[in-house]
Amino acid sequence: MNKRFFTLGLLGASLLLTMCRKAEPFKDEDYDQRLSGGASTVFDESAKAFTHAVGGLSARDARVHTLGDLAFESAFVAAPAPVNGGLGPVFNNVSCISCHHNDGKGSPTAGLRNSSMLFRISIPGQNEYGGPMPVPGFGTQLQDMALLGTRPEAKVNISYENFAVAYDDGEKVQMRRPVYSITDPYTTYTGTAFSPRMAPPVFGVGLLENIPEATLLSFVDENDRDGDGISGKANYVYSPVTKRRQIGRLGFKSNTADVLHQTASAFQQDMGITSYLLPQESCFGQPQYMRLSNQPDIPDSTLQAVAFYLRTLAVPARRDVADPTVLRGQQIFNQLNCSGCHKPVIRTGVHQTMLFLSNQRIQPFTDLLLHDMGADLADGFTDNYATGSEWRTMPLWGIGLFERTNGTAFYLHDGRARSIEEAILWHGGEAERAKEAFRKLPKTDRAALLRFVKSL
Ligand code: HEC
Ligand code: HEC
Ligand SMILES: [Ca+2]
Ligand SMILES: [Ca+2]
Ligand SMILES: [Ca+2]
Repeated sequence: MNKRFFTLGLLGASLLLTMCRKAEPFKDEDYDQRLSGGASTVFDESAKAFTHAVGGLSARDARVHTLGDLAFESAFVAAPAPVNGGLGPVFNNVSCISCHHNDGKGSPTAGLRNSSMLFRISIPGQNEYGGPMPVPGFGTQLQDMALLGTRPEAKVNISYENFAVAYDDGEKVQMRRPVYSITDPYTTYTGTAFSPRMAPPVFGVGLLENIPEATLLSFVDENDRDGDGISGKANYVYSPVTKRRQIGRLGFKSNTADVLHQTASAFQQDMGITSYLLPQESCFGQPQYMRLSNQPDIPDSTLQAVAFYLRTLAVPARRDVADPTVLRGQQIFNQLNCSGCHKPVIRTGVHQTMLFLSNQRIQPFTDLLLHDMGADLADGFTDNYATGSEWRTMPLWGIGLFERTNGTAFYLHDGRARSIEEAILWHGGEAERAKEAFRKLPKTDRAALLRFVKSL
């Protein structure tokens, strides 16, 4: 019998059954496994896969999305300028898109036009909101670029030490460990913690923002009562939007609670562009820049449009979901308990105005919680409740498309991994068990797991 008709027949039969019995929710296998972003998932596997608006926006909403898109892609310049002024005086890059390539990831370079790294810094202690303690004269982020006539806060050099890790069957994987050095500080540098970060993708953040807090809290298992070696805890961070501490969702340590704050702080810290939400220049109070005014560099509407643009960026569909190797890989992913952190399926909450965010079944492959990932990935940078070895579970949706959207793909918070294999082999701490189980897999099962991850 034709396979498709057979499945349809089965579906029909089970529908009939459910109609006769009392209403039950569909089994998860009955959902279309390609729809990672719910109903507004887009089907595009090209380099532009992450750049699409969700379907069905009203004419007005589509216009705001386009305005936000333009601001996201614009290279800002020094004030005074007729458009897109206000860059700097210190910054990490001149536009959002120059770090988030094609709305996706960046690459691990510093000090160049297309470099997509920023560097969080601190000294011991906590600020008044429980966040990281600024380094005197430098703040909590090191800006390695500056306008003509001002000095970058410092320069950062990246080099790598190579080593190899062996699978149980003897096959080896080449790995590289990054080494950073800070040179040419504009004044004495006393920072103690240094956290290099490479730009992550920006699609789907509206959906992540709309996951109910209770759902995230249901994943928390701080004392590991179920004994699977995985704890997971929530971060709570101050939001200038709501003026209170909220559960963190964005950033590599879940260090930001909402998309609007993330947008404002990207403008302010990464580009030196102030807004009504964060009206102080990033270098405020530093000896070099005392003279600057604190007038917002961009209008409120621009900030709002960019946040709206991010919230309305669609998630790309999975590929090869019925391929037997992919299905085998999915089984292994669950057996190894990768799914203990990378949650395959989550339901978003109700959203009053943005229906494409409301009550969606999504496949983000993250729990948005903090996990101790071991000494090898630790940066020693504490951020609210996140310790120096804790990281937010990286979402895996779209991961199989990075090679196309970025040309060369890099993985983990600082882009040290050049392949998905390397990224897994860096896992430690709460993920040590899963990593070791992966290292011991027969070659064909390893390949199947990687095929599955690439289908996301
Ligand atoms: C210098 C490179 C750089 C620039 C410029 C930059 N970003 Fe980012 N972006 C990053 C990095 C690195 C992170 C992770 C930050 C962290 O962990 O705190 C990030 C995180 C984000 C996130 C959160 C994604 C997630 O899933 O956690 C969003 C959204 C975002 N940026 C939007 C923007 C917008 C909008 C702009 C322009 C106003 C911008 N970025 C400019 C590097 C950059
Ligand atoms: C204890 C929680 C946990 C478990 C278990 C876990 N991961 Fe992760 N995973 C993370 C965290 C946290 C990161 C981000 C680490 C970083 O950036 O330094 C990550 C990152 C990744 C990345 C890199 C993503 C990217 O875009 O850079 C891949 C791939 C990945 N995990 C796959 C797996 C696989 C496959 C397994 C099972 C063998 C697994 N993970 C098990 C927490 C976990
Ligand atoms: Ca400015
Ligand atoms: Ca700074
Ligand atoms: Ca547990």
